[in-house]
Amino acid sequence: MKLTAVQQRRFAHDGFLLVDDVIPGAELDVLRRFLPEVLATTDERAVRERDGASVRSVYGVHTSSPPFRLLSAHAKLVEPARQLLGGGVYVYQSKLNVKAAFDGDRWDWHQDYVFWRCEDAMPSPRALTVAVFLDDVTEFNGPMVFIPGSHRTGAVDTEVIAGKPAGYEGRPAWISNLTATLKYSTPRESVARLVREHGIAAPKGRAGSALIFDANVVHASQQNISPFSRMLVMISYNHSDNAPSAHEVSRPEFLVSRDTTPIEVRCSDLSALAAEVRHAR
Ligand code: 6CS
Ligand code: FE
Repeated sequence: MKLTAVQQRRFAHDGFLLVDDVIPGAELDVLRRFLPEVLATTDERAVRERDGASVRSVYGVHTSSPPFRLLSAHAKLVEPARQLLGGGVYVYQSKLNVKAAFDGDRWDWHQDYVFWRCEDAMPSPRALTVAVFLDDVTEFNGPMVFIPGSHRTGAVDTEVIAGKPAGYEGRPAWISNLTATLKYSTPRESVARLVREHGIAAPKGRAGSALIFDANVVHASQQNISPFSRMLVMISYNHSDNAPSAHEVSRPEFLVSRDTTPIEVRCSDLSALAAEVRHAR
């Protein structure tokens, strides 16, 4: 899937782009078949909500789960990432964000690149994330919210909260990069000023849509008070010339890939591989 010139211009202007119907139902079904296994993850790749019960995110799905590994090398994700980042890309990070029905908690306002610069020494914001909707995203189940154009202001002020959020005392320091209360967040006065200048948007769409967003666009999401989950699988791609120096990366591999080889497209239709994916388990 190549993005049109209009789509590329819209991404450059807004810092995000919603593309409808990227992954068809038959391919979504292959991914969904593996969700129970991913959600049953018990190692430190799984992050729970503050309630200690519902799953918030599972990281590293592009290496741990066959269909998500193929999805991360899917032409419909890799080709737009190459177009928008201008060359070879590799998977920097992947995660399943669950935003569970009734219990899915918020994500504070933030810029992803702040985490990747401060925690991993990523040289520049030449990175983006492709979020594939595994559920319909509506106004009810905690859609992602963006400030259009905020990526063009570079690094916005950042508020730093030291220490670990309540309920995560036993987890490693990097847990505060992944919880409802984030280590690095955009202060309210900056959010209010940016929204006055640029507005605010909550892209919604059917399952199978792809929401692509820039490493520097300011974004957040609210708690999910609806009976509908809002599951997204998020693949973050980094330009292969923008990899952090190996000696500066300390977070675990499931948060920061060490394999910076430009990714090859290995899949154009997950459903055609359903049988292979089943046996690949
Ligand atoms: O720290 C990280 O890598 C993750 N944290 C946030 C809030 N967004 C980017 C990334 O998924
Ligand atoms: Fe983020």
